[in-house]
Amino acid sequence: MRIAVIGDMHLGFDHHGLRKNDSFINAKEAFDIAISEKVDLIVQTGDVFHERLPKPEVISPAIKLFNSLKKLNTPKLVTQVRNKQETLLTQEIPPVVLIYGNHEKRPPGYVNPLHVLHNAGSVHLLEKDSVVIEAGKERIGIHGLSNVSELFAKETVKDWNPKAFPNMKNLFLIHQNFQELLPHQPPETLSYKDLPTNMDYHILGHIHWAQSDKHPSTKAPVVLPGSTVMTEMKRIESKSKKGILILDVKENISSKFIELKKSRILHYEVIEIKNNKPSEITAKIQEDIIKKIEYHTHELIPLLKYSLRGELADGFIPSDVSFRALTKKYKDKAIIKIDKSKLTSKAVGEKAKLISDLKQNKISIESLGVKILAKEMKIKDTAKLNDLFTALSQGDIDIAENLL
Ligand SMILES: [Mn+2]
Repeated sequence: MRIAVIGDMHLGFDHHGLRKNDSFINAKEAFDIAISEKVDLIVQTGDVFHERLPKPEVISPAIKLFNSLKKLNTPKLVTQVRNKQETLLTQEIPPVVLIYGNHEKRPPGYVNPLHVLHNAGSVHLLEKDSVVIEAGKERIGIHGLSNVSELFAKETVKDWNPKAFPNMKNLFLIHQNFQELLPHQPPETLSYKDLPTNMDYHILGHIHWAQSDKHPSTKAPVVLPGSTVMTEMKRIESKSKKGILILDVKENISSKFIELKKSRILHYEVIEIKNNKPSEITAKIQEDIIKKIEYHTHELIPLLKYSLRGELADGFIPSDVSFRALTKKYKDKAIIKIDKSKLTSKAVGEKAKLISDLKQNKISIESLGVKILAKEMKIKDTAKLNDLFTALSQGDIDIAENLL
């Protein structure tokens, strides 16, 4: 069986900005590759959409995109295990099996955009389900866990403990943070050793760069296809290419990574600051912009990200460093982003330190928020607190009220 593994697509990313079409261009290329590779099935890692309430202007082209996959053969769902209940079926399903990510998640009982696509017959959504899919004469087991709060991820995986189906390969699909991938995570964050030990292959969403590793005890592959679109513009993303994985599932599972050619190019430059004045910094950056534009050949204008690191000259603070003029001057030639989070001045207050700790992931904003909320609201029920925090942080005031 041949399977295309496609990472977070973030359809609708930058909907009001310059990169409005990027998520769709790249998703289309990913699907076209899957079709030309004649895969039997596509496995997608969640975060199909960038927002939990995407606009019709985003949902409509998304449905069109998924419908283009009708060129693939129709697989069959033959077994489904939910809440330890096994159901045998012969149900034709769309050729895309996926989970929902943190960007789509809404509180329990509410409908998220992937529920909509599932009910429209465009995708087959797994929430905490094990399924056997049949394509031609071959079968595969897929165990998918849609995103849960990072605070409960470890215990959710442990309690679920899905059983591998006999006489076939079993894939595990998850969309969470992992200690191995992000530095300075709180202790409740999952590690690779928390992944089940009875699976043949692990597919991870959520992290946006492609990478692969092995389960520490079983040595089964742990693979991240990476997102199809650049959202955060991290340094690591500038070094790895965007693409999709094609798995060939036989006695063994082999994989190849196929690059997306239409994906916009990101250049990430670190600018070391040593007692420099803002005008010196702008001049240095402008010089680099000119060089990058001169050598650019891709059809989409490049993304240039500059990370400023170090201490400013005496008497200047980070907000004195402005790039508005530069960004405007080169707006038709490059999309320029400047990160000043590692830029310091001689005097740094306590608040600035908290912001810097948050930016460097030394503390998670989620656990900080839940802690503050617990104190303010005098609530001890952690599950309720967490749903309340999610609802409040997403601006769902009516949902928050119903939880109280
Ligand atoms: Mn994502």
